[in-house]
Amino acid sequence: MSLNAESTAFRSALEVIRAVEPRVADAIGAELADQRESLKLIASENYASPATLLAMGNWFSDKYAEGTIGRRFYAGCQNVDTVEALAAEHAKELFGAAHAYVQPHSGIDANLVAFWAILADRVESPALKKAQVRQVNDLTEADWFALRRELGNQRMLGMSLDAGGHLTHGFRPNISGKMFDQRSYGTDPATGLVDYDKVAEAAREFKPLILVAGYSAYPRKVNFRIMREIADSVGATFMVDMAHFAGLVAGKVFTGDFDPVPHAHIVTTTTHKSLRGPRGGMVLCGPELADQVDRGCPMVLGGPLPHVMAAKAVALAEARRPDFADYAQRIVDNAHALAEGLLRRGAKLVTGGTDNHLVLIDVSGYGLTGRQAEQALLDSGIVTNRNAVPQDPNGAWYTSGIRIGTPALTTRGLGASEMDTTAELMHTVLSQTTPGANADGTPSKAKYVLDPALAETVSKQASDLLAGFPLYPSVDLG
Ligand code: DSN
Repeated sequence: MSLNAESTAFRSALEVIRAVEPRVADAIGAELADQRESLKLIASENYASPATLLAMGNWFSDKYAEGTIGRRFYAGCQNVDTVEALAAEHAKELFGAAHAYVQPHSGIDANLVAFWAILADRVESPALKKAQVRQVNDLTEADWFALRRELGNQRMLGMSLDAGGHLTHGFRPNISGKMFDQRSYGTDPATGLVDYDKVAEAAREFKPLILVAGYSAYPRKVNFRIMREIADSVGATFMVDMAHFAGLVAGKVFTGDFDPVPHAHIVTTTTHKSLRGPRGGMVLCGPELADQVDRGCPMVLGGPLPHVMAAKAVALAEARRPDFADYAQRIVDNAHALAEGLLRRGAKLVTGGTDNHLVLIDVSGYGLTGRQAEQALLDSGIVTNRNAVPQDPNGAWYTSGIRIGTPALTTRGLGASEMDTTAELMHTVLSQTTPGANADGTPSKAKYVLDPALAETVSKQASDLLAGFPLYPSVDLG
């Protein structure tokens, strides 16, 4: 494909949009310009390929296809069947899974599909059996009461939020925390690492129906073989949410005990983080859960997004290429280099480093809250997000941490030397930001003081750093 094809495609698309609502076309163009200019360190973001982006802008968006291949609730789904089957096939090949369900619209949706599949598989509930899609009309009022009673108080054991676990693993603000009686395992206070003996102890005491592994802010690998043994020892279904590190599994950086697919009963993921696909989710499982998983729509999902499934098929095909393995390894190498650069300059890192794609800086070492640090870095052209650290005294809103990750900058081509420069820029900002005060003189957890001239200098340095690594070099919007 010539480079011009991509520029032509995006230019033409914007021209067509501009003729209807120019402000939307302008916002799309501005988003590309902003992304090109910012040092993006958000661990959960990436840059999808032009082919993946283009696969989403088409007529598939107009098609309803509730159900799944072979049992649709709408006619005329033959082309949707084609892309759904392609995406599932690529996913199965890439991850070595027996079954792939590629409809979930997000990670939360993928987890909901998995939870319902596990409940349907594990809980002896005549009401639930009736609630399955084909019999839903037969449900009486009494059945619905029975359903709530039979499914209530099922137990889930997952990683605690402040240790790096995810909201959807049973925490109150999410539906999973209302569906399940939840308990958490944390990390060792001295090392910050998962203590498998403690997980086993918690599992023995709590006897969960589901043991969940997976994280969004834990900077280390998890041994899924050991976690499966723990699940088996208490008869739990073992679920792994690999949303953050799916790209590292796909790229064979996480293998053996660290590859969740051979060890878990069911694996969920998003497709847009380190996997570098379109925004969306996916579920992988063995044959025993496949039928229940395929009932995800309409059990918990709205109509599938065929245009996104088309893009998933494209991105998964890209991830099967040999250069994706190289990309995945560079993500981890860059995270190491970034962590080393920060440590060398005196930053305090949760667990003292990283062996995946992310680094969690404990910014209390700089006398700041996460909120202050996040904003000061943003003023300086560095995009990160605040995140709780284990036993965080500042809670989940202000936090004491800054989470950073390398998937996006690695896609742009930055390497170890640029990671060291990035560490220098971050350290400069963080060490020269001081906490601010409220109008009444009391200390603020949000306000901060940073010399605007310093912020401008760092922004310029960040922009100079990025200039050598153009984002979407093949796309010229003119
Ligand atoms: N929002 C994603 C993240 O940033 O980790 C996961 O929910």
